[in-house]
Amino acid sequence: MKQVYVGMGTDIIHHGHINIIEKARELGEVTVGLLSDEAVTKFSRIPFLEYEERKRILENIKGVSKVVLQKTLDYEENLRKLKPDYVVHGTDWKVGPQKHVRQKVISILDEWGGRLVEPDYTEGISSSGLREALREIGTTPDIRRKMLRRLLSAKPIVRVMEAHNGISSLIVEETKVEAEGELREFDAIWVSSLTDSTAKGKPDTEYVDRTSRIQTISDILDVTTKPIILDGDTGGPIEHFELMVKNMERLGVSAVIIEDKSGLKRNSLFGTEVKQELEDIDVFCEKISNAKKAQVTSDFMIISRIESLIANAGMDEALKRAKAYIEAGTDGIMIHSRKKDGEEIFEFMKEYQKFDYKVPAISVPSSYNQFTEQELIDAGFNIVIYANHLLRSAFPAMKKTAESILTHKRSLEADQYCMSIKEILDILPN
Ligand code: SPV
Ligand code: MG
Repeated sequence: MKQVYVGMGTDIIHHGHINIIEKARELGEVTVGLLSDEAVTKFSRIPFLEYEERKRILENIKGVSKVVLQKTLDYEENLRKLKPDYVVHGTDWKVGPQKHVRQKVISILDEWGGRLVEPDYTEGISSSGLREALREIGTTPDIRRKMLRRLLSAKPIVRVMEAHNGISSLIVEETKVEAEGELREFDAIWVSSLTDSTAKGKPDTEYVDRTSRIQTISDILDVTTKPIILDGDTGGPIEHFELMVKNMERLGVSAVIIEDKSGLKRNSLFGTEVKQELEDIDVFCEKISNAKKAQVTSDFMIISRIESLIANAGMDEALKRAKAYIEAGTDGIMIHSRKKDGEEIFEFMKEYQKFDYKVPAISVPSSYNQFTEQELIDAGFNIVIYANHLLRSAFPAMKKTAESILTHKRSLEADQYCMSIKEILDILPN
């Protein structure tokens, strides 16, 4: 019997996939090469379903004999191993980011006289369209919560953008850019204390209380599907933090970051212009370990934010704290700095690479923003958070609009600073 190979990144199966499998089945015995999460994220959003779930679905489809892992977008490894007579793929990959992959498949198959068969792309249905529909329906807390750990294992760096209300979270959810043959978007949402407070015209001193912050999270949950990382400030007293963790898990939030400060929390970007009091290491470790015990699911992440560099307490103190927090069971380390040159951040990361046991490292490059994501990856970071940029960019336009209307005593001149009414209506869910 002829051997047929079908590479697929399927998430939710639709009749377009079945058309491909039916065609493949007519040609011989079908092996599906199922793309790993890592491979899918090279050209699309991470699938809603996990790899093992996607595999099980495909294994139970008529005509599929075997499902094997395809680790990369590139087919080479599997093709050389299996030497199929045919590869079957829809015509859609003739253009776009996968066209080079297609070329390579053709030339490898040539080596043993294999052939690429390309049934017509099924019009009227697409995985991205289905995902869109799924967003309208929403997602479950379980699926959303898990998503951050999955992204961490699938992507070189998880890209996170700040949102402070429903509309800004829709921008994080939906903005896409095609650049250098890649489809780029944000992977997750940062619910910042600075921007949540600023949007309410309040200081970033933990004054905006938990009930209010939960309302912001709830507005964001309502209209998005991407995972959420919460800025938990200091986490409050240990007993409160334990409750907060359970609460966030229940909502489907993926992670909370708490900072090792005490007293009246002041925003880190003030640096030492204001009093920045560091929490005692033992107290902070107890907060972490108690919260880890309180946690109900295994997906949720409790991330420790080290403020030693902000408070000018020195590199040794920062490294000592990183070791202690990891020992206490933290799931990630965020190292913060307000220095423009980034030197202390890279020095910290150099030392951090020598640790025997590491957890994901988080960068918040608000000050040292000349560095690219690739440079952060090279330094060893796993998550990058753009912590305040949507709010900061909206504000100047609002100010200009207000000034323009006062100057001209009409709104015509302010149109240039405004989104059209149509655009606003388009961005909102039906
Ligand atoms: C926030 O976004 O609220 C943060 C990051 O905590 S920073 O403002 O840099 O302290
Ligand atoms: Mg904050």
